Amino acid sequence: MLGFIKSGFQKVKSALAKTRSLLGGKISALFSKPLDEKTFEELERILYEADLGSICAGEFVEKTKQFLRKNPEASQEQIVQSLRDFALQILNTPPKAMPVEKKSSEPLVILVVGVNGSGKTTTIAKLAHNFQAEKKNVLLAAGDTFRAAAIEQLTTWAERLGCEIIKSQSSADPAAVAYDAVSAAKARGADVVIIDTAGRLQNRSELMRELEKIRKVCAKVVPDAPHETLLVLDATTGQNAIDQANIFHQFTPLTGIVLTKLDGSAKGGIALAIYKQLGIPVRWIGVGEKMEDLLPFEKESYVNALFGSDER
Ligand SMILES: Nc1nc2c(ncn2[C@@H]2O[C@H](COP(=O)(O)OP(=O)(O)OP(=O)(O)O)[C@@H](O)[C@H]2O)c(=O)[nH]1
Ligand SMILES: [Mg+2]
Repeated sequence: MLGFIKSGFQKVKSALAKTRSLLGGKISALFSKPLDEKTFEELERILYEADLGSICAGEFVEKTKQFLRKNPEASQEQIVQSLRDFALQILNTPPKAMPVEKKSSEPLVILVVGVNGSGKTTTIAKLAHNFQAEKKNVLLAAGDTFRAAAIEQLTTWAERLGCEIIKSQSSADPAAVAYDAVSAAKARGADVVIIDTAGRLQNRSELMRELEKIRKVCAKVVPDAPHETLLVLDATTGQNAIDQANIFHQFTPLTGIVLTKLDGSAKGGIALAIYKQLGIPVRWIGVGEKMEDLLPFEKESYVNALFGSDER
């Protein structure tokens, strides 16, 4: 168990290696020089570049100033530690979005949404793999009926995973596929049904409203469904991710975020920025293209990986 946690942390650490070298290293270097008015401007810039966003970056700067007023003799390591503490303080505030609890006899229904190419379909395969590891019976719904290739992609994953898939012809109504899938899951006693959806830009309101229809048909079969609505965000998107989260949340109440492509991105700070601004927790992080490359978001590991620490 400990080994698993440790290897999970190693993965997060290497996934956030770029952000980490940017943040921990640069902040230490910054405070190794004598402080002047430029120091805090520079700190704000470093934080902004790691995608903490202007609101979050500004608050971190204020907190650091306060910390240094109280602890003028603080070492670089203590300053970085104060930033870590503040990051954890943000992540430890109660979330504003939570999954709906499901009744024990019913399947857990998860709706997966996001803009084009963010990693929805791959994340669904990874989630299914995780549930299977818990001996859960998973059913996939090919709700991206926009392109035939999208249905094929999910079918290939279903075959690889050995789980059932409910699909229809391309251009069919995605709500109808969702309805069939949730009904099938209920009838067959499946534990989890995960619904794929077509990528959609958050500013296309007619497409955003389609999500509402999908939600409604799920609830016709299982009253509280979907229990989870996960927004898949590409970590390399930058600050537009906040806009995406905000607008998707207005159209379809989100219960959590999956932050993908953290491998190779220097932008790990977006999880903090989103939580600070919207209170929607990151539940999972994607660190590669394989089905094993999904890790539960763990606050301490994340903060340590982000600001650089060898401890858990
Ligand atoms: N490196 C990396 N690549 C990822 C990750 N997640 C997804 N990808 C890749 O991103 C690309 C798009 O992933 P999809 O899962 O097809 O994205 P999607 O959101 O379903 O895309 P559309 O259905 O076209 O909207 C694929 O090449 C995936 O392998 C990740 O965590 N890390
Ligand atoms: Mg897809």
